[in-house]
Amino acid sequence: MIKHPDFVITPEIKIALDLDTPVVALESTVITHGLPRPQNLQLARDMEKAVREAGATPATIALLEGKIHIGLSDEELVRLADSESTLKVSHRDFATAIVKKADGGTTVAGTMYAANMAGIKVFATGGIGGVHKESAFDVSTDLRSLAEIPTIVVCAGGKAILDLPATLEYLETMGVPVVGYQTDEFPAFYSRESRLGVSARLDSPKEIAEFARAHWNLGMKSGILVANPIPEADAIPAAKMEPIIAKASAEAIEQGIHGQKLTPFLLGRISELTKGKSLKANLAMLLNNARLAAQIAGELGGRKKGWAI
Ligand code: PSU
Ligand code: MN
Repeated sequence: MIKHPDFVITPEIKIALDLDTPVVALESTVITHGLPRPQNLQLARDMEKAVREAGATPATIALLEGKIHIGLSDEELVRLADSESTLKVSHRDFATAIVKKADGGTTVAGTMYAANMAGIKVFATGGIGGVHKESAFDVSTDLRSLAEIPTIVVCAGGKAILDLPATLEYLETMGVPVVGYQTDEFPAFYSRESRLGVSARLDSPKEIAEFARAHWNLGMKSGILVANPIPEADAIPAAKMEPIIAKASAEAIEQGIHGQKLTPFLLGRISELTKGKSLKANLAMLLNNARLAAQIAGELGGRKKGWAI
């Protein structure tokens, strides 16, 4: 169990980790920057509930007054969701948050880093960051983390706002397995289709757990990206999304929005342009991913069940 002065771990999660029972990490940038109020708080609660119902302990990770919290109470969730001024915390922002005693939502990259330090190997999010279309140099730290941090990340594919072929090329170069859950096609966040492939198709949580054990027992250090297509009922066809994403993307360039602000701007604008349909899709996929992550965590078991990292 990690003992670090900057970490606060809830007793429930400590016990779950000590007993080697399944734990699922949940990110918090989606709460602080990804979703509007009040849907953000509702989603945070619903994700925790979905993880519990699937038999695992949820560990929402966030910064509060400069401490890295592994697991939040309901009051803490409310505070994070309501706060006007939270940082978006990726690798280089942890020290800022600690020194300034700030509140912050951890990105996929930041959450993977903290989860791995705490010994949590399975993590659920909506869509990972990647290579942006607007600038060739805007490559999310999420990709570097996937290359370096041995954690299973369950997502609904790359965010459709990204340059998905370039994102997949980067993951291939860095040796990150891209697993399609019950699909041969890499899903594109709001849509189930992208015409892009995956490196492996696996059809059950058990198979994914076996895959992770095999990968890590060979000494591989990378994460494993599990792409879980958005449920059919909530999906928006790619052809419908493309012009909307192009419009939001053009507006971002026009308004000079870049860096950390780009992803929240695009998600917000796309939600406006789809009259909330994309937001509904985003919420549905997040819950769907929380469930699958809990099932995978249940199959994976802890170090005692035989994986090396
Ligand atoms: N997925 C969502 N909503 C989000 C994000 C992902 O459904 O808000 C967040 C994640 O935290 C991800 C971040 O790490 O967006 C990517 O930001 P950037 O492109 O600046 O790295
Ligand atoms: Mn970026």
